[in-house]
Amino acid sequence: CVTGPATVIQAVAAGRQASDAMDSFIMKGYIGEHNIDYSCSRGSMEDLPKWEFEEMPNIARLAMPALSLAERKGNFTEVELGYDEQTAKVEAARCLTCGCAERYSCDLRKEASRHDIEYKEPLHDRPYIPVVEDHPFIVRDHNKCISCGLCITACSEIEGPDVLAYQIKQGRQLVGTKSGLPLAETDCVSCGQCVNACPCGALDIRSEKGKVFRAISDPNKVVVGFVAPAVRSLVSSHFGIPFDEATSFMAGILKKLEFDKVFDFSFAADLTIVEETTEFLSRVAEKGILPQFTSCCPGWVNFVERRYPQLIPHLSTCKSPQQMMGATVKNHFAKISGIDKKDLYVVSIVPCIAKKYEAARPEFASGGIRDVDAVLTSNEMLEMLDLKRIAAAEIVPSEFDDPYKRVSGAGVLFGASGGVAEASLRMAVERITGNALVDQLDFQEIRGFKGIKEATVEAKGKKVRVAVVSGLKNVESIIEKVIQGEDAGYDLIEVMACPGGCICGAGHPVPEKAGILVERQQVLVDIDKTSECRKSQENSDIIRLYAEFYGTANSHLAHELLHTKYVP
Ligand code: HC1
Ligand code: SF4
Repeated sequence: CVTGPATVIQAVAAGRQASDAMDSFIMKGYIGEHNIDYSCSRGSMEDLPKWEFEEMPNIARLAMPALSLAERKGNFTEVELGYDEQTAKVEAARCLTCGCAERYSCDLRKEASRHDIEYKEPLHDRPYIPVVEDHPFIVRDHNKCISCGLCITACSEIEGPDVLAYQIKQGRQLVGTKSGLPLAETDCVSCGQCVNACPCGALDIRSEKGKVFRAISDPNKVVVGFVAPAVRSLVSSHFGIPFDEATSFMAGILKKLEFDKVFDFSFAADLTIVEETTEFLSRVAEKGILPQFTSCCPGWVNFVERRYPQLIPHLSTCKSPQQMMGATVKNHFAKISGIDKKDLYVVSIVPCIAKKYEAARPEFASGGIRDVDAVLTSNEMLEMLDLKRIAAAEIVPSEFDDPYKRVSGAGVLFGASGGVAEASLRMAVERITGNALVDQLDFQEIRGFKGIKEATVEAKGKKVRVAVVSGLKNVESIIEKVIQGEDAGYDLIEVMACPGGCICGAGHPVPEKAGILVERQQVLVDIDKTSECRKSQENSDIIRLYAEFYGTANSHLAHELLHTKYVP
């Protein structure tokens, strides 16, 4: 036990001499005027201090700049520390040990090393600026910002909402919001592309790894992990795995991380297609509100609710696959496995930051129990492997679990722009003509990276006009027409916030060279092409789920659990 004021280094040194069998970690103290009272209990994880560290308030992280991973492996029961803000600030500026998420891949550091630039004590210390925490999942640390403007460009030119701008405050050029409002109150869609663009960790996401590790080590929780369609594209490139082994390798990763049950939520993408296409065909038959926009991308839904609420009647009422999967696990799986839903801990693994925001929405927590308890990005999943020192060679390819084991190629295609519309067309054309689609399953014209793609499909004399848009700035011209009541020329419109779809999500590692996104897309296309089942409506686990639980598509129960209402 370490008591009394001590520098962090002294505290850690003393902590190392403490017993190995300690079961909690308490940090109390102060930095400047900031009080720190942080504690956590030890799970079974050897590396607990490291991953708990990721969850500490930022100011507490600043207090621990010297704790390299090796140093943090010491066991301590109680550390009381006093650390003056001046020292914390200087240590943070050193950056080598500042503990920020970029520490292993900071572009600024790489550039500095390339030019043999070394850190020297500054002649003038810039005043410390408190970290801005005005968004539930994105934090801005101006002390690290180099005013490069890449986040502003990502928001305006890559994604489209255009809510960030430079501000001059106390003689310094900082990044703030255009309106001056907290980020969460602007039209920010939580896509995270600004975080991805930041070269030096001044923008960071709030990690949920600590929560997930804690749940995994809790013997009273059954932890379910399910993984999004686009994650296998990353697994393939990151580990050099051929496309046809990527899915089982991904299941192996989750089992190695000790999830109790692992599902592929391409299954829920299939469920979405059945629900959403049924809704679309009803709107057509009943001369309802058209065009229908897809609703599976949470960044896009945020954009509609915040900037174009007039468009809400055009949005499909379907929840996203993530939320459909969460609701199905917490209700159907809980029922058939006899587990109380409060003992289930459901974790989604996705290439997206906006999905963290989506899962935390109050409307997806009926009775205060969230359908999805935590959301990890693909980056966080890789970091968890690192933290547990799991090498690729130790991962044993595995199968996903029943009762949602089977997925269609159409569900996997969701991960790239055009995939949702293509999967929907494979069902809509069949339902309109009454004949099985056999040869013409590929809709090439809506694949790829163009901002707006179109297809017109003829079925029994009826035309289905489809548009596929990725990158929110590309959808504005279509929205304007729809709002003015003009025929925009389409019946069904897929929108994905990130250019190219989820394969370019901000939760994936930043592509290091041109061509990576094309490779990621190709993995999904190849998986679809070689899948036994290529249509969502033919997935036998989906058919069984309707037979034993939901009844029919768009049934009363399906509406209760799989559909939502939007908040203008
Ligand atoms: Fe996506 Fe989706 S495809 S939104 O891009 O509809 O993140 O992969 O998970 O929910 O399925 C992301 C991907 C994802 C949903 C699905
Ligand atoms: Fe802009 Fe997306 Fe960043 Fe929000 S999360 S500020 S919308 S780039």
